[in-house]
Amino acid sequence: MRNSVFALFSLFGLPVLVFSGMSFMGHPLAFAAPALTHPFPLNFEWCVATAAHQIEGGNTRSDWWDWEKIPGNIKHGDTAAVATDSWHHMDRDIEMLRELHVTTYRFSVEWAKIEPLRGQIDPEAVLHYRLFVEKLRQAKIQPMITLQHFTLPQWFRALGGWEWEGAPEAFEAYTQVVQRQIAPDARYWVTINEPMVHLLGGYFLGNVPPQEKRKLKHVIPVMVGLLKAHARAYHALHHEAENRTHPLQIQVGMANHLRYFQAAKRFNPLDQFFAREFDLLWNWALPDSLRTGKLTLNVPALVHADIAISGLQGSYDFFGINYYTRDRTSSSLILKELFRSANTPPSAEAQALYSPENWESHPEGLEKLLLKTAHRFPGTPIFITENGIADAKDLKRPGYLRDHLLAIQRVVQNGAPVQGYCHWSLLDNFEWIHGYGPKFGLFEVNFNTQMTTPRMSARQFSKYAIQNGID
Ligand code: GCO
Repeated sequence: MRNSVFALFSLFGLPVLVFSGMSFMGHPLAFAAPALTHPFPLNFEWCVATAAHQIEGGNTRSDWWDWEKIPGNIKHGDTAAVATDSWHHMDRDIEMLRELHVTTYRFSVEWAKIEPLRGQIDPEAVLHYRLFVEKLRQAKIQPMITLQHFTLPQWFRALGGWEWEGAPEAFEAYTQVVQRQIAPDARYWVTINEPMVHLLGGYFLGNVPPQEKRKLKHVIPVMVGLLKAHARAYHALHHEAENRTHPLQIQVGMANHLRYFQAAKRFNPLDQFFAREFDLLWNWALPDSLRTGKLTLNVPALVHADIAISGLQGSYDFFGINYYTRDRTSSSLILKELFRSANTPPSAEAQALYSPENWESHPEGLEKLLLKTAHRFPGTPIFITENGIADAKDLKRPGYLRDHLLAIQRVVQNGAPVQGYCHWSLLDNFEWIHGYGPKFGLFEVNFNTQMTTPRMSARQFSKYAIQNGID
């Protein structure tokens, strides 16, 4: 899905100082406990993330189901028909989460399964997710529930998707079903995953459903509908949690895909210009609208908008960041892409740059973005909702994991309120338009047997989680 950055081209507490071996009696680490040089705050959430469509299989009522079978849409003709078959492997997944010693699991529930036809809730799907949440509770793992992670029910698409005037109400009703019937005690909620990737991929690049190539200004009505839906869900979740017999404090946010844009040539003013504009449009325009209550877009010569959305202002309790890599904005490449005809695919150079296997590890980018977020959203808790690398052999992941956690630790020491870290991903899975090629899992999956094996970095992750820090 990272391909979506072509959009941009085409646009033109208290530290735990001492490791307590006592609590880990019986665990091999109890005997090898070094002093932590990089402790994390107490109550820091150690988390891994997945998304329903990428792991469950059988998502027959979703907009991706038919679309992904069309030759050419997904690399190698892969589909998510089975994926990691997590729908039938709940216990396997819970066992892996236990092995990792996560405190939180970020996963998504599938609207298309819960409400396969408009207004008809499938009791079996509801029961399935309820059972899963119960199993998490027994394993003492908090759920962080994503309500929408790229896929949508077919009926909702047919009515116009986020642009349909009934969208906010329908999303609110679905949210209420999830909260009331599946996870009334959940404290962490993500309304929408990577809204910019979802919208620009679907309506600007046209490389994912509904596969439309619009001018940027014609994507705005979709953004507005999505933001209205987010706001409705945000308030519904709070209303429900606060009006129970025993009110519950919950945190609701979005997972924003942030990229660190840097001029490819440091002193090239045009490269710098693109880095600045992309940062504003891709990283901040949408999150800022939750702070101000207005969607404000200003891309020179392309789009200008200033739209107030009711209920939007302040509709976040944490700021979710999905961070993977840096973007070096090269004006020559951007201009080349800008002037290619709409139907020619992106150049080989651009494609190579954006295939997940080639993403560069750049932890300083995360550090910079965290500081920027803390500055732009003062006092708002931050959650790293995704961070990871495609690395089948697990050669780069150990360094990637450690370096990104160290970057987080540095900003925490400077006072940024980072509350938790979710690694993408628990296990190898269906990587959208890239199919099963990129391997993001801490656990390796044998897709013939659905057996999973921990990679070295899984051991490393669990060690950090147990220690609540890095040695
Ligand atoms: C996204 C999604 C995930 C991806 C992950 C790796 O960012 O596209 O949130 O579904 O699988 O980011 O690309």
